[in-house]
Amino acid sequence: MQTYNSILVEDLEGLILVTINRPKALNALNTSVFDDLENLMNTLNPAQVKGIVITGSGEKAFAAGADISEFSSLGIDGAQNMSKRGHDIFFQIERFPKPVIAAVNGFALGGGCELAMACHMRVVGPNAKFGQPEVNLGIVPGYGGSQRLIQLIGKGKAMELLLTGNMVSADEALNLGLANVITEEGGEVEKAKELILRISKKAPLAIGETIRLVNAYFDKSQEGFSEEVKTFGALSNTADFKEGASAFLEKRKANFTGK
Ligand code: CO8
Repeated sequence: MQTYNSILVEDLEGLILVTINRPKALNALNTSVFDDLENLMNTLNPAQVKGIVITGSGEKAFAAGADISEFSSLGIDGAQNMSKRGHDIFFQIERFPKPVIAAVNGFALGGGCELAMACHMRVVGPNAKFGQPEVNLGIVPGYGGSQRLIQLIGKGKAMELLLTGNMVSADEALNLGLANVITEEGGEVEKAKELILRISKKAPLAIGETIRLVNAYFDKSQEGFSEEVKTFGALSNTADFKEGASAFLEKRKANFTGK
């Protein structure tokens, strides 16, 4: 594995644990974090990965936003480029064909909330706080927050959070559908790992295609229902489908090979 400057990466038998490692700046997402995340996503071979857990270093924050000190003086072109680059990297995360889970410990604000939302699920500790406070700074979300927040919690509530900049607690996030599950304090990474290990026992092609189909719903260039028909047809011809169906009928555990 390669070296990174601002994230820690552990390969735990195919479960990749990523820790954003700038605790003194509450894990604010600077260029170095984006360089590292991009490197990582370009390097990982999905076939050898069970899933990814992303968390923040320390007890206070998942990530308290984009690094404000970096983008305050970018100019229009610089800011657009930075926003577009963030979009591209977060799309890589969202489209990764194995589960990516944000283990949210503390603040997930602005870009931090956007990173958590680009993940497939969010497992959160009781101290988690989500918010899109960009209006306090005179900007709008730049890493997909104005779109993914609506996808996750609906237009009315998304509008409320985006316009007020208010933070929501772990309990509120769970009620809104922003969080999938709340754990005990400090338990979010273990719970996220447990979920990934459970999913890793399922048929890998089906997992990847499910992620692709769910994302297709939000992609205006695709027709999700016809994608589903095509994908259903294709998967019905795989060794894993034969194995899954046989295992069910023979009352045994399936042994999937990803073929
Ligand atoms: N950027 C840079 N540094 C930060 C950030 C941040 N987003 N958040 C916290 N820090 C730093 C603080 O400056 C402080 O550093 P220092 O000790 O050197 O003074 C350290 O982290 C600790 O922070 P606080 O002392 O403020 O800790 P508190 O517990 O008092 O407060 C808060 C915690 C409430 C989280 C507070 O730090 C805060 O409000 N942070 C900013 C939150 C915010 O506004 N986030 C959104 C940023 S905008 C964004 O993410 C847009 C994304 C799209 C960008 C597109 C690119 C163009």
